[in-house]
Amino acid sequence: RENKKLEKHFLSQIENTEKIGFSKEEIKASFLKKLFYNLGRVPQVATENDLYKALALTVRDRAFRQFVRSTAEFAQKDARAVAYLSAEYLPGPHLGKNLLNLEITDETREALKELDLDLDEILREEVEPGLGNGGLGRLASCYMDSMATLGVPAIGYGIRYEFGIFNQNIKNGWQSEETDLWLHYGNPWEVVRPEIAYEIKFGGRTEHWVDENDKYQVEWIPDSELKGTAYDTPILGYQSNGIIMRLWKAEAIESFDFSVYNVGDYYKAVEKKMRSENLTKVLYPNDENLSGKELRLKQQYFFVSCSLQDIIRLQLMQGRKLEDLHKKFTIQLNDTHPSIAVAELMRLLVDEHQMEWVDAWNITKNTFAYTNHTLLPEALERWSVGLLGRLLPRHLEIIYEINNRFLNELKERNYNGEQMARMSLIDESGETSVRMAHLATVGSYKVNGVSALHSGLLKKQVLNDFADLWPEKFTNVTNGVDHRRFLGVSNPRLSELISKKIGKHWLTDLMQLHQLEKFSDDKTFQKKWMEIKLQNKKELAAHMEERTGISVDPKMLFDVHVKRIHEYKRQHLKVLHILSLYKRLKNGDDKNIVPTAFIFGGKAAPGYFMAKLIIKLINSVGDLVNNDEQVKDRLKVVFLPNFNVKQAQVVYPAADLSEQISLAGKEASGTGNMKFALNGALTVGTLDGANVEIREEVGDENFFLFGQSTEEVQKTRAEGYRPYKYYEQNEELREVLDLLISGELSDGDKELFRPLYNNLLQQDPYQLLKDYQSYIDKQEEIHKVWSKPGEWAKKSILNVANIGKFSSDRSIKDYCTTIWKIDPVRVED
Ligand code: 8GP
Repeated sequence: RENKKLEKHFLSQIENTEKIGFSKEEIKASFLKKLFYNLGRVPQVATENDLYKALALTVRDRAFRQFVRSTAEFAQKDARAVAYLSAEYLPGPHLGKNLLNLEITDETREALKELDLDLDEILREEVEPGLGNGGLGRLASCYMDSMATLGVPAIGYGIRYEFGIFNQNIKNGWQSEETDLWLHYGNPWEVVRPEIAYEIKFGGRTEHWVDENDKYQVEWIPDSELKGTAYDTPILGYQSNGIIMRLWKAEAIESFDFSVYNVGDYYKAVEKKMRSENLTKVLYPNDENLSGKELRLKQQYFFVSCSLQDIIRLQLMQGRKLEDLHKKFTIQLNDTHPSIAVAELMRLLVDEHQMEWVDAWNITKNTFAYTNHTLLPEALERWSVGLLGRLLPRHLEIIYEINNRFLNELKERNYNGEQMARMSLIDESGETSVRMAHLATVGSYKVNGVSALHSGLLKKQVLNDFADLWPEKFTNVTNGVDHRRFLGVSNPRLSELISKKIGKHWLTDLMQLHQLEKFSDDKTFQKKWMEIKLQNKKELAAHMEERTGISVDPKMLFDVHVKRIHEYKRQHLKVLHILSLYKRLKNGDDKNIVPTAFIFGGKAAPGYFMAKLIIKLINSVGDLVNNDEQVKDRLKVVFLPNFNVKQAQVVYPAADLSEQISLAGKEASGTGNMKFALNGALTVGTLDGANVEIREEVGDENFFLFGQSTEEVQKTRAEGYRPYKYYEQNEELREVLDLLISGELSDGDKELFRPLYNNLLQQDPYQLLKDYQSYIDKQEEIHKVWSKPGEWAKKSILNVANIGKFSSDRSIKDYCTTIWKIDPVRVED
């Protein structure tokens, strides 16, 4: 590396200061020191990754300082803490976010500039931890940020997958998956804690006996054991606290099996180590669909047991009684993935800590709270009794015991056999299995859904029997997003404009955005607002061109559909719309069609054929449209590969229109919808998930609503939905659908998209055909509004001005008051 300034400053600066400071000079000195002492690099040979790491370590020092201070404060106040159990996290890149939280972005930029280095280039070096699939994992990370900011004593527990969500490539229009190597270049944010490690057992059998004191005893004699080691990553709050995300890595208890080693079989000795480490190798890439795989259950139990043992250690270490566990900790179950925790805590209390069942149960059911994230039947976890009994024999016994006691309670309340069979933790209808949502519900003091609509449906449908039995247990906490990341970090231009107008207070109180309302008619403000959007669109266009080779005019309407690919999210409804426009343009009918770029992004589960076919379809439509001389200046279709947090941060700020078009009653909440609106995109959406509440907040005149409501969807289904009828009656729809099997999209292959075509015409489980016309009509209206820039700008400003409710700070405050009963302890400088 040729860099005179960097060289010149090097030695003098690293000698300069020892103290952790936040000024430009101190940051510069620390950075140079890290480069030299931690990485052993001189400027001449430093790689981009070295520079990134040196800066990351510089920032991490400051992050740990906040964490240590917060921990001391929490301990002193003896505050009640949250343990957030989540099998998934999607933190996104840490560096930019931590700079914002420490309020040192400008100082750092300046410090680097003096060394002829560019902060933005260094930021681009970071590989994000893809430790989740989508909404649920990202929500966990938004909540970590808000808990840190608000000063909620918390630890986020999870799994340190060596390979996170796969990297998506597009080859010949199809998705192909590549291993995610996020740890390949090292992870400067984490610290391993080898002394915080717990033994985890699997398999074997149990022995029961009565001891000399007449106490019933059970011992679990496993057939394999391994250990989980803690890896800590500090998560900073804005201007204040820091908390820890503690992820567990599986390892062999000893690296070598010495008995085998001593007889000379070196390879066999190492094999055990490798087998143990397999447990946390890879994240299951299924979103909203359970895989039922043995390794997945092992992962779940593994991280749950490590976390509970850790919580018990913390409780006892602070001189508190185990009997008071529920007073000092509340454990939030992020979906059912950690729900085996109910049985594991019982096992730890009863078998290992010799507590009476009744006392242990009292603690358990006052410790856990459960968040449900989905109503889709195929996503509701259940484990076959055979598998569970084989891997966790003691837990199966405990689950049966919990169930017996629960069913007895129902009997006493005169429940009939049918009701009891419905509510039982054990499903005997097909292959006997454990219903994890029931286990979580019975074992928790609160159960919540993630939007008003979803929580209502949870009470009315999936868990209705339980809601009748324990109405006070059920509540709603509408999701929220980390606006500091999704506006503060990712949209610096808009953030600056907003701060200039109303000050910076919105960073800690998003409701402050209301103050923008009074500028919504101000022409100068509107102009600045839309200029920023255009700049952001230019950036996205450049990014897309680099990634896909497709060039897009930034002046087009950017109509964006990014999220996991799933039939219920109806990416293919969007495709039908595009094809209808294409047809019209080809027929010379271009009234009310404004030049539009349709931008898609999202991963399909590798085993989900229909979702993968939808990706192929999008790319095929792109090939057709983008290369057609007659329409290519009017319509563009781009599929941006490998949608993740890093890319999301480029996409949301550049969107004009946010597609939230799932079939009503299917999307629990959605959080992308919030991130789009926060960046001034207008939503076209159904009355699904949090769309309902977004529309309430921003006003129906600033939201493009279409399609059936949940009740109407159910009615359609009940009346015997016949999609073919819509095909017959609607000529344009018929032409568009027939295009799928015309060969025009697939080099003459008429069979390629037939599975989609047949599915839509025969079953259409997500009622695309029924909602089609309403969607098309709404899009016409959208294009009309887009033609009036002033009107569009006003709606965009009003969306941002009224989005305050959807900050994850609000969600976490809701959790604190309605569920956790925790008063935040904010530490400020
Ligand atoms: C998602 C829901 O689909 C989404 O509506 C909601 O906004 C989000 O959770 C956060 O609450 N659910 C999942 O991501 C999900 O179930 N993922 C499974 C892979 C675990």
